[in-house]
Amino acid sequence: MKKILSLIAFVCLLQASGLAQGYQPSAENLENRAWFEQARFGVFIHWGVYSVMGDGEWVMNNQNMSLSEYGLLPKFFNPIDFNAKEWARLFKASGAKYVTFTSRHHDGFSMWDSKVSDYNIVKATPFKRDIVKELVEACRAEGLKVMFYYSLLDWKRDDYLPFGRTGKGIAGRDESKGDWNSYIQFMKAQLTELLTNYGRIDGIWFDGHWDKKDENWHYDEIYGLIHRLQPHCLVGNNHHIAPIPGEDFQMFERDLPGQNTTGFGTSAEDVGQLPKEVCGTIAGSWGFDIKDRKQKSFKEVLLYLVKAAGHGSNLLLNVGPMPNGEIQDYQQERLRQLGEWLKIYGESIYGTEGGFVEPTDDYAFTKKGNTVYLHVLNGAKRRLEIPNITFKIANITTFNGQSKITYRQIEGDTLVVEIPENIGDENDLVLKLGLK
Ligand code: JFZ
Repeated sequence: MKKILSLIAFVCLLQASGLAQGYQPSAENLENRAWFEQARFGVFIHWGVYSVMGDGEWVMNNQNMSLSEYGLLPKFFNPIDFNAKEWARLFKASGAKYVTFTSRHHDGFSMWDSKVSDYNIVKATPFKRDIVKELVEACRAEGLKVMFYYSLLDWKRDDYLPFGRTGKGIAGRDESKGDWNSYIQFMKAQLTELLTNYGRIDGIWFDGHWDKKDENWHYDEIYGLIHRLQPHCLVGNNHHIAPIPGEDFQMFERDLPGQNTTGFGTSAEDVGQLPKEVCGTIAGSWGFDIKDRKQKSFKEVLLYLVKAAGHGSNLLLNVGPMPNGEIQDYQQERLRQLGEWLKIYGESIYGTEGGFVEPTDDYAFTKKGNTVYLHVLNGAKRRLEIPNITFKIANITTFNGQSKITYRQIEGDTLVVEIPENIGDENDLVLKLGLK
């Protein structure tokens, strides 16, 4: 008995000191993961002083701006048309369940009233309003959960040095002042602010690990801090490697899980068991780019959502507001179109399972209870041959159940579906499969 008690005490001590190898998510955290898994759709916002340049969120690095040059931007960041309530209403209308906002991007500028850095929205801009606070409150009022993007990489602070892979052309920092411990303490102080002063926050979305792949990022400490401050808060890290203990979801940048078309994505063997989130853009770029000519059509963003769900993943779809605080019309329109679509077809996306049949350009499958949804994505194909369908089908109907669709299960595992000429949807023809 004594032995058992001392063992328990020892384990508690290990966990308290953060020395334990394994990470045991709390009950609140598991509950929040379950919420996240069924949410399926969130809106990503990339907004900061970089929007003034209209050249994406990497402009400081890409145009080799010096610290003093870039430092002028906060003086003109005065988004007089910013209205958090309008944004939140738009996000709600899109059918999204949560919003992930760039609290601080690689430029090191804080979009809240940070006490540990004056380089922030309240102290360094004529706007002087705490955007994080306004956004959190407005989203909450619409019933949307809020997560914060937080950059690990910093192009401004001396203590971040020596340089990582990026930012080498940004003049003005002194490499002799590098102080990793101070930088880690700074991030912890900022995360403490974000997780203390704004009520319930549902996730932290880290990014920038890849700038210093071999650095000691003190994740034990940082993740431990987050979970101590808000146990339900989900930690994710866009590091493009397999999940690290302490993380609660895994994200995939501009790629479906297991695909690596960008070349810097996560390889198939690094796809783990945590809830998944694919992120992508409506424009070509994340942050506002005035010459962005890669605006996506409704069908493109819809297919992002449907294919992500077909992989058992959420979609985090990005908008890049302009420096005046407005979201461009076509980005608003895409969000509203998704919302209209989800009003009808939401049951085939929210709360579904995916990942049991690999989506292709022609189809994706989702499942809820005893219903499987077949999303026919290529309207031109009237006959689909889908391999590896191991479940037994009792019937196939249109989404409204009014028309029966002819099908056969041949050669064991191949499903053949014939779609009559009078039935179709150029975006996504959603069919319902009843299971035996
Ligand atoms: C990162 C950010 O750099 C980008 O600005 C945006 O916030 C996006 C969501 O996340 O994108 C990356 C991540 C990794 C690399 C490049 C861009 N990389 O490894 O070269």
